[in-house]
Amino acid sequence: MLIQRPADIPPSEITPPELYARRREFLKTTAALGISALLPGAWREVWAAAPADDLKPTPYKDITSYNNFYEFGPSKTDPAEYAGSLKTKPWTVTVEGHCEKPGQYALEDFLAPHSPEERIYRLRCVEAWSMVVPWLGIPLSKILPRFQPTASAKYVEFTTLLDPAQMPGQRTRLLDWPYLEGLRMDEAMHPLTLLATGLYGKELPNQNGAPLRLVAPWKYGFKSIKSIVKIRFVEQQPRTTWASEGPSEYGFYANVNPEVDHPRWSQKRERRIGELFRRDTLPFNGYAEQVAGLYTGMDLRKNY
Ligand SMILES: Nc1nc2c(c(=O)[nH]1)N[C@H]1C(S)=C(S)[C@@H](COP(=O)(O)O)O[C@H]1N2
Ligand SMILES: [Mo]
Repeated sequence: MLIQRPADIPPSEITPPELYARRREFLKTTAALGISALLPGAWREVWAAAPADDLKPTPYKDITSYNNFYEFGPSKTDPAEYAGSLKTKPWTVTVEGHCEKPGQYALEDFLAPHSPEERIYRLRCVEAWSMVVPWLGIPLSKILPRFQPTASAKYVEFTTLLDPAQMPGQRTRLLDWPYLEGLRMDEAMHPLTLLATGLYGKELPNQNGAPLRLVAPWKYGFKSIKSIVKIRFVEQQPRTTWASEGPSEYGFYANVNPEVDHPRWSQKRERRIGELFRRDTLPFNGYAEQVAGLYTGMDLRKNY
């Protein structure tokens, strides 16, 4: 049986091995429904008529085996293979900068008295793939006030652990270590912003950023810094890893914006891991209603 491919889907979009099984499933379903899966127009329609599964969680196996965590190597499979060497207990979070209560906090104290809640969020990587992750986490807005940031705290800077003994990627010059990220104070205090400690109801696997990882779902995945050891309240917009590596490719804001292409590829569409067809990327990754107001008056083509 010859399977025709819609012309606008390059082979690279449909070849990942994890998709083969689902593709077969899809063809079986369409056959059972008596629809010719071989007509691109027809299978498009079938797909469009599929129930809204926009927040159907990506399988656990995919979320924990297809990762970006350069501290353990540049390929998507490196983190699952090598992050086992990271020791996450005990873990200390240092709080510094413009606040009344700086200090070093054992992770449990840092998070107390809050307990993690489940939040199912879309995650959109700048590389144009996406997932849906059922996080366990605590809104950052519940945690930060305890340190009493002062009026000079305009931004929050986050730092990943620096320990080449535990993180083999840090023995190379892949990035300028440690990995750094930042949010403007109002972004950090937005109710959608989480500090994740788990996923699928379990402890966060190392490859996903154990024991503490940022999640700001309206931004590209690289903003969600993993294995955080330091939070610093600063007055100036902090330097961030990807914006320093490639200022023309990655900005500080990194809001998901289908209208602003990455210089080397389009951001209009994305491939949801586990799905056959690409889908349209939504402004702010689908969270525009909640967050667009943070950016009124800003030119989001310039401030990408
Ligand atoms: N410390 C650190 N954090 C990181 C990265 C990294 O390389 N190092 N990669 C980022 C990128 S590019 C993405 S897309 C997400 C991927 O998260 P996931 O592996 O849990 O899907 O983590 C982000 N956080
Ligand atoms: Mo990413």
